[in-house]
Order: sequence, then structure tokens, then C-alpha cells
Amino acid sequence: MAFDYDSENIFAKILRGEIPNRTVYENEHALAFEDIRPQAPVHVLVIPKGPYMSLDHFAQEASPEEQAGFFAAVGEVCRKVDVSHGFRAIANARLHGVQDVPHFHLHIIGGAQLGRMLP
Ligand code: DGP
Repeated sequence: MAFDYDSENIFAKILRGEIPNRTVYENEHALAFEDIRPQAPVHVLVIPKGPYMSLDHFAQEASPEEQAGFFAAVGEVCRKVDVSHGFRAIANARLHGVQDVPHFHLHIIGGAQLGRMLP
């Protein structure tokens, strides 16, 4: 499918510094920050700095360096926050996945016992 990135989405504005965020970790290719509506004691969003709408867009079109930088950021976030007892990583995509912000983001949720999630 063709991916049509909207550069006025909230996370693009965060990346441009137009909206403040509580940064947890940043590298050349990714930014991690606290979710504004946390669902658990730990709720961090990891986003690539490039203009990718969703996980499939990122997986199909981001360079190996961007993908490596993104996953390095995920690793650093998990080192920094308290997820020693486990966590959940979620990437909502488009309409059926109930994605609100159309810039790829991985939710890292933990810090407490989570409920079972049916596929
Ligand atoms: P999703 O449904 O996967 O697109 O979730 C988007 C998440 O983004 C949701 O958990 C709330 C969070 N969010 C929305 N706007 C902002 C914002 O301006 N700042 C931060 N830190 N998080 C936001």
C-alpha cells in the first residue's frame, strides 16, 4: 500500500520541538518519551525520527540504520525504566488497530501486573 505521511501530526510536532515532551531516551534515529495518558506506572512511547506512519511502513521502508537505531532505543528504554518483571509492547496501526497518532510509535507498558490480552 502507499503510505501518505501527515507531517502535522502531534508526534511530528514533538520531533520538531513544537510541543514539549518528557524525554526518556534519544539517539540519532529515535526518541522515547512518556505517554501523556499513561495506562500503567511505566508507559513510554518510542518513535522513529523519520516520517513513518505505522509499524508496517517502518518495517518496509526505513533503512537498516534507522531500524537498528529504533531498536537500540527500545533496548535503552527497557534498561532505564522499571520493567524487570516484564512489560507489553504494542504498536497500533490505522483504523482496525485504533491508531490515534499517525506516526509509528511503540508503546512500552509495564511497572505493574497487566491483564491478559486476547489476540
Ligand atoms: P495510539 O492509539 O497507539 O495512536 O496512541 C497514541 C498515544 O499517544 C496515546 O496513548 C496518548 C499519546 N499522546 C497523544 N498525544 C500526546 C502528546 O501530545 N504527548 C504525549 N507525550 N503523548 C501523547
